[in-house]
Amino acid sequence: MTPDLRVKIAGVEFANPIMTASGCAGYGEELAELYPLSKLGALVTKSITRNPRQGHPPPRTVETPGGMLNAIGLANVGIDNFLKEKIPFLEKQKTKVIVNVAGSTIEEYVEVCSRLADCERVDMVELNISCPNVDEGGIEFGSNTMMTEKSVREVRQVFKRPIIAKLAPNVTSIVEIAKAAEQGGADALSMINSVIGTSVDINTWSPHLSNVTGGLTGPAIKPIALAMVNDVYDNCKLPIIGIGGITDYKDVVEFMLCGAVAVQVGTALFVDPTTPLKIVDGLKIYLKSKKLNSVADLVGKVKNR
Ligand code: RRO
Repeated sequence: MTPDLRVKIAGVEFANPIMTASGCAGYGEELAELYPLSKLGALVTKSITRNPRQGHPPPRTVETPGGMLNAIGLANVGIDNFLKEKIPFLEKQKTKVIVNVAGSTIEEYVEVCSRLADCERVDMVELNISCPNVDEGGIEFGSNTMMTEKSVREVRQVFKRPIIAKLAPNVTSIVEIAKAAEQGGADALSMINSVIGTSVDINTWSPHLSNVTGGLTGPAIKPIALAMVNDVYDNCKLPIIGIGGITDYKDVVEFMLCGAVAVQVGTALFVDPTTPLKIVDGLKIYLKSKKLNSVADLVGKVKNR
């Protein structure tokens, strides 16, 4: 018997627990040239803001041991162009669509989400209250419990389908932020966004990134993400979507054992865009070898609780 890979989050059923991470597959068009997006549990878009943004000047990515740093600076097409130019393509894709939303004020999150509320193709929104690379908004909201609760609560008024709050690791207590998102009415959490870091060119003595600091992603951050997922699972009731350095099915199993019901694959897509397909195949073999009928049987089963 083939194991059941379907998972449910806030009443929405996903074909499998593997999603793309925001910012790592744009709006899905390039990935769809390689394989049908129906192979994914969900496509998560690049963050959308009210107005189009150019982002930071290059260089805005650099490799580091076990990962990469990025300081893209929220480059995106803006909500008008997203609805006009990207949604028609997404309408044709047989996968769940999660739109990541960012803003520099709560009003901006509310405005963008109210526009998305009218668009049935958008299955869920993921509130990016954790971008490390912009001066206003982003992590400014996601590192403060009151702002986290308020931003989720206000979006809740205008967006009736499920809301995911995407959490930052660059905080004193991620559990407190998770609880604040729950209090505000979030349906799920995704974690973690990138870890603030930098690197320097020893010949020029300049930072590699034009923005000086960036967000560290990739396998280097996996142990940090796992510990945080484990902690939040123990202290908060919301379903968790695990993110951080996932490159193969073994990483997914670890995240699910620690409490994630689904995961997002980010940096690994830049190395091999077919990573999600390989993970799905690997998961099926693993589950069979463990005589498990459903991937959901893994969730939270790590032997520390
Ligand atoms: O665009 C970015 O620089 C960026 C964002 Br919005 C984010 O949430 N996380 C990240 O590592 N980079």
